[in-house]
Amino acid sequence: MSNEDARRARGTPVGRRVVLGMLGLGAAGVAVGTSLQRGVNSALAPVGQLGDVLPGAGDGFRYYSVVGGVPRRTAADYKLTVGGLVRKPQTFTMADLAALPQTRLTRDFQCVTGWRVPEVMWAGVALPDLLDVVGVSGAARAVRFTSFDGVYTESLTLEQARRRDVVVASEMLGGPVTHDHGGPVRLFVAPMYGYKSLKWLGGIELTDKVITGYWERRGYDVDAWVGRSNGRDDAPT
Ligand SMILES: Nc1nc2c(c(=O)[nH]1)N[C@H]1C(S)=C(S)[C@@H](COP(=O)(O)O)O[C@H]1N2
Ligand SMILES: [Mo]
Repeated sequence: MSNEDARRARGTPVGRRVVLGMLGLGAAGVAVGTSLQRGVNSALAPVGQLGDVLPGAGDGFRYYSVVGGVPRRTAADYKLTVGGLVRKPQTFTMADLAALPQTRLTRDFQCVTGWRVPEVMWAGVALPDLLDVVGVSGAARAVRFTSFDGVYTESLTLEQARRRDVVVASEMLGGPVTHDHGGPVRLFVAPMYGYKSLKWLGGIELTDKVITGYWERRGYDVDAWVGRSNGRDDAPT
């Protein structure tokens, strides 16, 4: 594990440089961060709120991406492919998703590094409802999620995926999911740490076993229950 990964695993709040590093910007990102920081300092804003001047800011979330650039998909050209061990593989447009029963829920969003956004509104298709449409085959035991960022992946057991608080979300914070937050459609796994809530959802595949995801191959728990995983006894504040 790198120092950065180790820090994340311990749940110590990360500094701006670490977050910028996660943006994949490397030295250029740090340089931008430094100049942003100077501007914010001169405006007498608290340094701790520097994140608010970065994309997707102002809503309490920090923008995370493991790649430098993610292709933009509009609601008009978005497609979600659902396949693998299902009876009826299907590709869903936004209109297809909107025609399915919609689930709304309000839950805290908790990153394993320690930041939390309280009472976020989410809406979309509950994953069990989507699974019912394609029909899960008897041999399926798990679900794999892929992102159209081309790199990030996640997983759930089939039992976890059938929870009603796991949502294929087209709305968050009272509007469409923005590009920076993983729109047009992202996953929201309410009972687990933020890294399970894959952004820029492109594919859902039913598999015969759990295929571990991006951060899970880097030491994070596959079962990422908030307060009961990654070495924590209590949900961080
Ligand atoms: N595709 C993709 N999804 C992702 C991530 C990512 O880097 N890439 N980061 C995860 C982590 S660690 C968190 S905390 C949340 C952050 O969501 P946000 O960028 O909307 O704040 O997205 C999760 N989903
Ligand atoms: Mo996270």
